[in-house]
Amino acid sequence: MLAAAVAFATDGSQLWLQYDAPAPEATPELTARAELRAAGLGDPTVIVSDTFAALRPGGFIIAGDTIKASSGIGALYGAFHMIRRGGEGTFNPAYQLRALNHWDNLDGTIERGYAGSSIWLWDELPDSVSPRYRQYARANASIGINATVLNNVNASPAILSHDYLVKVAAIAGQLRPYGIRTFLAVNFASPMVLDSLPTADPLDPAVIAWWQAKADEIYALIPDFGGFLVKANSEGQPGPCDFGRTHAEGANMLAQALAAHGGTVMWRAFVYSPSDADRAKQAYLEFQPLDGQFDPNVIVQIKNGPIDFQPREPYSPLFDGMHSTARMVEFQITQEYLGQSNHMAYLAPMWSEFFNSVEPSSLQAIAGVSNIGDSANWTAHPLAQANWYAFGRLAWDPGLSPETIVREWLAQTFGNDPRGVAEMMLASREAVVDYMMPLGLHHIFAFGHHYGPEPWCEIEGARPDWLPPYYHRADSIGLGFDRSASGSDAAAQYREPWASAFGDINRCPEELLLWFHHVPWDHRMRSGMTLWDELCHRYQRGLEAVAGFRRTWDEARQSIDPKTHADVAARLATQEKDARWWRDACLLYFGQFSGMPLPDGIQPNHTLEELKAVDLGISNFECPSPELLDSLR
Ligand code: BDP
Repeated sequence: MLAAAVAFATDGSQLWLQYDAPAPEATPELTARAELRAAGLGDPTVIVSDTFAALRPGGFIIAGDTIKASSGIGALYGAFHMIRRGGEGTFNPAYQLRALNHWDNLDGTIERGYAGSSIWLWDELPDSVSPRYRQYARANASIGINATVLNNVNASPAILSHDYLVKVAAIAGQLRPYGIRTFLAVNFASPMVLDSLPTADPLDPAVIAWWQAKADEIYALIPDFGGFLVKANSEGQPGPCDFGRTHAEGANMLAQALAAHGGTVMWRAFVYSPSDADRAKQAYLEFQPLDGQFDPNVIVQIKNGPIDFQPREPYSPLFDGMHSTARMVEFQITQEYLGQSNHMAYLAPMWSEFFNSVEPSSLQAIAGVSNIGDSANWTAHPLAQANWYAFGRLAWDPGLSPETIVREWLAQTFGNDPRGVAEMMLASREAVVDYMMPLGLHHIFAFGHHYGPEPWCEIEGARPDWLPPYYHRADSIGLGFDRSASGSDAAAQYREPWASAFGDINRCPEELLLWFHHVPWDHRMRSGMTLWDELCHRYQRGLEAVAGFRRTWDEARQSIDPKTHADVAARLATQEKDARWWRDACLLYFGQFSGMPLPDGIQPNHTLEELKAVDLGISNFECPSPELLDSLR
């Protein structure tokens, strides 16, 4: 055990590929062979031929120690499959487009990134090409990711300037040998900002011509360019609605510019205008009427839930309402709302939960908002590497179980399966839900940073749907947002049997009860407890789970290299303190409304006044340091 642990590069930079990377080869097929040799697997037979009828692009067959594929990239995927000892069979990807979305800004910062700065060194490009680009491409190829959007959806128009496109081409050149196509997030007003056009109206001939010329320019530099990702008319971004046009008209105009080159538009459905409609209903209200109006090379990219990457959400009803439109899901790998890089939250269970409600084959593609930055181990929290890994594996096969994936990851990363660690990771996301927002509570974060609790937050003049009381609706009667027929009726946006189940307080899954109902404090839960007692119990359970994770991690000490072990142990200590902070803040605050006492055995460590005084004083985009957190509570 210890021997395997010692082989682990203790800075985490090798990720789950714990052997020295082979030198780049001329073709993916040669790279496949080089990887197999480097991993100590010798010289298995690799046959690349387009006669394997059972294979889709990227697919491969493993029979004995032979890899059969219909392309060099398929052979490379097959080699990585063999290296992770994935077993024999025929393996085809569920989706042809498996994309990472980087929310990286051109100044090197990362929106909602908690692992350092961007790995894209724009100032040095194109003359100097960091070795990290290739390492990144190789890691992605090892888990089947084949597309990447380099820049933030809140896109700077400058990314489409010729100077930047030359830099983008240099990155694309590093990614190409690993089968990864480069995409860019684009700002809809680019023609106005870059070339002073008087409008960005998608039906204006000069605008259409501008985008066509831009597409031609891009493809001259990057022949396999993937296409555009667009956030339009959302959170202040420009879009077609500014010119009286629809999302479909905007998306199709861009799609037509890319069509001749084989490019794709991923058009995001993350919209919520400042209207009276329940925010959870808005994307559906805006996009569903456009069903069937999008061009064939447009894919509507929908966040997994209707609000915004909360620890638990129901699936977005748009997945039920747009059957004549190509759709893809967007997951968030970076933990904006799940403790950032301080907390352990293995996210595969959350993503599998989504696929239990939304049939994977009804989607055309999948995207994940990346959690990587320039920190030595890529993700800051050593165990957050598992989320990058799991995203890739689920993008390839959404039917894989979270347990299979975590065991694969542990075996490759630590050279063994440390006792209890898989179980700990599998339980971690539910623990976060319990100590942050159990029973369907959502969006009760502090206004500024999405890290700690602030259910009391009221800010004069702020949009109500940016504030916690909009979501939790605590009053003397009960807790939760009534989205049944007596309330906003968001439940009715779902297909049956979900619409009826969500809309009925007695049939709604308890995990989502407060998402869909305003529930009286003395409502009897399935456990026999009142809502209030159940709520207290869940917060306590979440805290105790984290205390248990710390014990498990301590016991795994012998199987993990000391540096990584200490790093994770310190983060778990912070997580436990944060869990206590969440429990105390929420129970003391909601207790003012329920008027009911805390059950026996639940003893707050703080007072509400103390917690209300906590002000992290950090910007929206930083993860608070443990020292800062300790000094404040
Ligand atoms: C929210 C983030 C914000 C993003 C936005 C989006 O807080 O930083 O720009 O989503 O997805 O979760 O566009």
